[in-house]
Amino acid sequence: MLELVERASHFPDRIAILSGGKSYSYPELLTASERIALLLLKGRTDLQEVPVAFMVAPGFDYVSVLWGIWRAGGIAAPLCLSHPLPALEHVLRDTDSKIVVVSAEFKERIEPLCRNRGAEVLELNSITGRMAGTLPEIHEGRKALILYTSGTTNLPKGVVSTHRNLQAQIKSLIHAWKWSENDHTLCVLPLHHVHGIVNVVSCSLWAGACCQFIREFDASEVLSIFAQGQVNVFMAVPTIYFKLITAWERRAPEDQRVISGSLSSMRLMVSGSAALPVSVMDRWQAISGHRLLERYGMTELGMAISNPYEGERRPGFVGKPLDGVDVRLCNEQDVPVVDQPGEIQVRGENVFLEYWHQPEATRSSFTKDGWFKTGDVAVVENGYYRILGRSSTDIIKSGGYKISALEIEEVLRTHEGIADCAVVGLDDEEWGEVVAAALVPRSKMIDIHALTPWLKERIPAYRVPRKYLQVTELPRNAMGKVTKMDVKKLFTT
Ligand code: MCA
Ligand code: AMP
Repeated sequence: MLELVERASHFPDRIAILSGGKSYSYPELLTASERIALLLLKGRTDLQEVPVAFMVAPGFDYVSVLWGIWRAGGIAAPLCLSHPLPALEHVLRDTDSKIVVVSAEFKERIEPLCRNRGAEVLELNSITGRMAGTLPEIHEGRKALILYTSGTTNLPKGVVSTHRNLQAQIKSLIHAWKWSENDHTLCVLPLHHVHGIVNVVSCSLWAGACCQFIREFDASEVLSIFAQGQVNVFMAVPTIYFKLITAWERRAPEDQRVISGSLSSMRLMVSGSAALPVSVMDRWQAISGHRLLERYGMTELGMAISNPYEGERRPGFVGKPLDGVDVRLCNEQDVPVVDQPGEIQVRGENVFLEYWHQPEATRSSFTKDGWFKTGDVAVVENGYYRILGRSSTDIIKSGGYKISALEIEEVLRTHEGIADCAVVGLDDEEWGEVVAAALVPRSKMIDIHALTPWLKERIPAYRVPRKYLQVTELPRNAMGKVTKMDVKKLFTT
């Protein structure tokens, strides 16, 4: 049996999940996921690694479906709840999911897409009663999860991780951050990314701890939950800490005192997915008494580098490689470098298996001797890694989301009024970077107010540019290639 699922039976009396005002024990999670697995199997012995897409809000149902897919032998492909139809369609088409599990609230939205593709829609409400049957034995080398990540090619690629990869990712964090069954965490992150799925949900359930969910992040609600004093472990992206600081500052002094009191008795607060501004780290420490533990990870790796649980958490640095994860810095020839900046390359059981149906992209993302090339540049100073940036200016990080500038440009170029465009990320304390687009209009000025809703129908809201400039031509080098650094300067001069 899968180790994560097997471990759940060691905690018969503990609460696994708090969601929607109800608590669910580990035995309830095992029963619900078994029922879903049997329904997915429909008498078959094993789903044999077919992808199963699912669209379910964070909570008990989400975890039951995720585990149900795994226990039936399928590959779980979680859909983003807020994506517009074209982004959902990309995942359904690319995975070619023939079964899509949905909660009732999403059925109407997703059903037409599934019908077009001949995929069966399984609504959670229809899964009731006990079902008979046995579940397959799942070997840990089998494919478990497909998560979509933006890259330097225009459409997001499916990152396939095996159960062994996920177990390695979970175990290294359980050890490094000292998870135990006495922990109680609050999940505020979207559940189509590693940060929420592995670091928060899977680690807490592996440990026998309690994972509390809210439907989506709301700063004021989160502060009120903190004030109740049960949550003792919290993980989020820097933008979320920024928003929590703003919300705390708006509270009355007495409220602030209560919240800060609760925060100071928590065990661990972690930040990651994007660079943590030192200003946010310092302000949060003043409010909560916690020096945030910053770590570095990637969809293809889980976590690779972390500041220590005990010991110095150095501002502006991501720490040292986690146990079991090999990390090196290399030059452009993939030769290791010392005492100078280089690309972070990673090897270990945590590293993903492949990009789904993209053997060439998979091959070119590894060196000849099997190291994964992250595209992030770092330097080691006094033993700690400091991230300097990415080798490509076409990857933007905003609110912790990875965004491909090329993908947005492709969509903008389909607009009838736009002759050409260049998308860049501009530094921003709240969002890390904000997406900005320089547009070359075809004939007359483009109506930006109308452009935003037009884009929101085509790309997820967090990828929509927040700043625009209309220009007669884009800055280019002698080869005719748009120079993104000069595009950035257009916005600041
Ligand atoms: C939303 N807004 C934005 C952005 N996103 N403005 C600028 N830039 C953005 N990126 C605007 C909206 O248009 C809206 O404005 C207002 O902010 C509120 O929108 P909403 O969607 O409600 O925002 P939010 O709920 O406050 O979202 C912020 C968030 C979210 C919670 C930080 O971005 C988030 O969940 N980020 C986490 C993503 C994540 O998990 N990443 C991990 C992947 P208006 O009202 O004017 O329309 S990385 C990973 O997994 C690796 C392994 C790792 O290292 O962790
Ligand atoms: P994703 O592919 O969405 O999983 O995002 C992974 C990327 O997020 C990495 O390649 C880094 O560029 C970035 N990242 C993650 N954690 C950090 C961090 N602590 N500091 C800077 N960048 C980070």
